[in-house]
Amino acid sequence: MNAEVTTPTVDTHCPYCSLQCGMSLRPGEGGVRVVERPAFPVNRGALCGKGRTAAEVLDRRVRLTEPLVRDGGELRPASWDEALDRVAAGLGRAREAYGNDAVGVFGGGGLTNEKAYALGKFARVALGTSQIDYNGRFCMSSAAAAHQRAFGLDRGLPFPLADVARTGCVILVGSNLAETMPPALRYLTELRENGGKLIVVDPRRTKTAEAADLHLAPRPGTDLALALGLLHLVVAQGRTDEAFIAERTTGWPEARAAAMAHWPELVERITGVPVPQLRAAVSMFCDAASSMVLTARGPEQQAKGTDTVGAWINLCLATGRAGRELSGYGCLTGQGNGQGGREHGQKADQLPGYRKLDDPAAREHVAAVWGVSPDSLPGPGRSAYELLDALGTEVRALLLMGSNPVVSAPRAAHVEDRIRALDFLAVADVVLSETAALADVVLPVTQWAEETGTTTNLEGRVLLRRRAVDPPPGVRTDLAVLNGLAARLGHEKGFPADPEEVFGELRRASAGGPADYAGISYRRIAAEDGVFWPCPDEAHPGSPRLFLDRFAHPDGRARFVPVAHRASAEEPDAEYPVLLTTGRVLAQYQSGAQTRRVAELNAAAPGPFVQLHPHLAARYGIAEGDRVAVESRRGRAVAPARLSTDIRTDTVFMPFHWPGEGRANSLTNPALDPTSRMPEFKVCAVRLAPEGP
Ligand SMILES: Nc1nc2c(c(=O)[nH]1)N[C@H]1C(S)=C(S)[C@@H](COP(=O)(O)OP(=O)(O)OC[C@H]3O[C@@H](n4cnc5c(=O)[nH]c(N)nc54)[C@H](O)[C@@H]3O)O[C@H]1N2
Ligand SMILES: Nc1nc2c(c(=O)[nH]1)N[C@H]1C(S)=C(S)[C@@H](COP(=O)(O)OP(=O)(O)OC[C@H]3O[C@@H](n4cnc5c(=O)[nH]c(N)nc54)[C@H](O)[C@@H]3O)O[C@H]1N2
Ligand code: SF4
Ligand SMILES: [Mo]
Repeated sequence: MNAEVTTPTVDTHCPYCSLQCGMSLRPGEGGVRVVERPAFPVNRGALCGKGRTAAEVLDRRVRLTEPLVRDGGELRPASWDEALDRVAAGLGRAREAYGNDAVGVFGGGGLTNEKAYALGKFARVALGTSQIDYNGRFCMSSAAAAHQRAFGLDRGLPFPLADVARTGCVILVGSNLAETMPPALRYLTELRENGGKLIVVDPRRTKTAEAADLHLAPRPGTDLALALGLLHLVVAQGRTDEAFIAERTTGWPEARAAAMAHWPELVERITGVPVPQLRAAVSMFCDAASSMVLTARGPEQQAKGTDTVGAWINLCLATGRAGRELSGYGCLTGQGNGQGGREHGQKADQLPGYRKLDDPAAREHVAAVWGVSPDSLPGPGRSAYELLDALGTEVRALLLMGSNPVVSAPRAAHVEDRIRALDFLAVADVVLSETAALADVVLPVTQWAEETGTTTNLEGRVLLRRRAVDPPPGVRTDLAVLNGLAARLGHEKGFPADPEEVFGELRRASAGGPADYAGISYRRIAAEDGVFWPCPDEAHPGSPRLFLDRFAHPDGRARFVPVAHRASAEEPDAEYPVLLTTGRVLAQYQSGAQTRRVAELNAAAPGPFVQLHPHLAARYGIAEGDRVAVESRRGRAVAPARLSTDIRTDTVFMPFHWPGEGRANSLTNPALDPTSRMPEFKVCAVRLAPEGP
């Protein structure tokens, strides 16, 4: 028999970003090997370097393989029973001394739907705390809030990604997808091959901007003014779609008036984008028969992110580019389960199925599924940064699963201090992250290839990851961790460790909610290349395209929201004269906890840097490769200079993937958006101090 043919390969999905590329795992020497899975439609076989090398993090030499507990200041190996006993005792002590809300839970958008659901239930039922939130708050929460406000429902893309290649014009705002989801670049290339236009809005000329017909490079933090300026021109040129506005929207007169206050010359002054470029963008967008606006973290991670996204949605609504075939607004969600992770209850104000925690009917439905009284469910808790800020004072003990805030949270030195001030910290992780290293108990958990579970990609397509390889004997799944902890907290039942059983319960809990998974089963996902929610019953085909007939508000209409430009929380001044923005590079993922453990990725992106324009560098006498200290009101970071004409002369850029002296988040501003509670990662004021070669 031919061994090649009989070797079982297992179809699954990448552990990293929201594209959730399909891949296959093939057993090989000492583990599994990632191989292409060309039949999966979203990435059609293509993978970036992170996905290709993902199996290296399964190696025992780089990961956690046994529980650790802190004794006399040091972490030492322990049995699972001892570790779980200590966590239950640590959380229990805080609860007895200070009340239920003294115990916090922090989750992650990389967790599967099953884990996110179980974590939310664990917080509300087993701990009885309102204090749960997750890192998705730092990710796409502003777009989620704007989606809800305008359309009555939040699904990142209301259409399959493949539609992007067939529309007439795409405005891509603050996304560097050539580096952050490389296989998706193909859809933009196809768009242009089909005669469509691509406009990229980014203060830097990124690899993505290089692929565009038009690149607008606004000053960081001014996308709101930019969108209003475009809408002003649309109105002035008579290019609104009055029939669409009348039939499918409300609130236009107020939104129109707000836009008319942002005349092009004023917008040029605020953003630095010349009026002729504004006009060119309006022509491309309106001349096309269909068009889309897609946003990512650039405009969203601002203290006015919700209004900023709202302004871009207004542009779509006013021109009739929403709720129509090949037209609409979408957000490019970021984490592996950035979509599903925000739907099933690890968010401070939320119950499964994207229900609201303060809605009596939602409480009743979910409480019935959980077999508890609706009155026993706590109310909404603090948002992610507010929760981290309360550690060691109001919140005394924390269970953290799927995030590394010591590297990734804004004003990270302060957050690190708050974490150190906790009475008790437990971290479940696959590696000893910078945050896990501070824990009292570290729980080693299984990884994507070692466990089964669902994720929901940026299109709202629910996917199945399958177990392909046995985990090392000393690790357990996150679900088994919650099962063991719940039992110790007096909940023998209600927290099964079997993912399919949890998914069955999630289906019932989500039934009838906005994100309805009731009709989705593991079997269907496998047979259909994923199922798009909402999918209320097994006969329902799923919903690849939303809003074509009606928007999700009760009256079926989309809402214009009147928004006006406002300054960033911190503008440059004499003391801190330069703008800092932050983001990502191709070869590292997030806090780097996983990707910094892969040799090939480290060789490609070995460390932090400060990208700055040669003109700005000359003003400070900084040469290529020199160490530069970047200082803000929150702290200081030092990294080598990388000179480049691809960035504005008033702005420096730092990637945030590294801890230590080059940690970008030592500098960032935790000013929060009033609606989404998103911190202002994308703009703050800094000064530069050259430290020489
Ligand atoms: N390689 C890699 N890929 C990833 C990730 C990763 O860490 N590494 N993370 C995943 C996750 S969770 C996410 S959220 C996505 C993020 O994906 P992206 O949003 O594409 O990533 P960022 O680099 O954070 O930001 C995108 C761009 O915004 C620009 N920008 C900065 N300030 C502004 C501004 O004020 N306005 C505008 N319009 N643009 C601005 C930056 O210059 C940057 O090029 O990537 C996912 N994919
Ligand atoms: N300055 C700046 N800061 C930013 C951003 C920015 O653009 N600029 N972007 C923000 C954004 S968009 C995001 S999404 C955050 C992300 O930042 P983080 O929340 O820190 O995200 P990760 O680095 O992915 O951390 C995930 C951690 O969980 C572990 N892990 C992975 N899978 C699992 C699992 O299944 N179970 C458990 N228990 N653990 C797991 C990983 O090993 C890692 O330690 O960073 C935010 N911070
Ligand atoms: S683009 Fe995202 S999902 Fe695809 S291989 Fe790279 S990290 Fe994985
Ligand atoms: Mo993200």
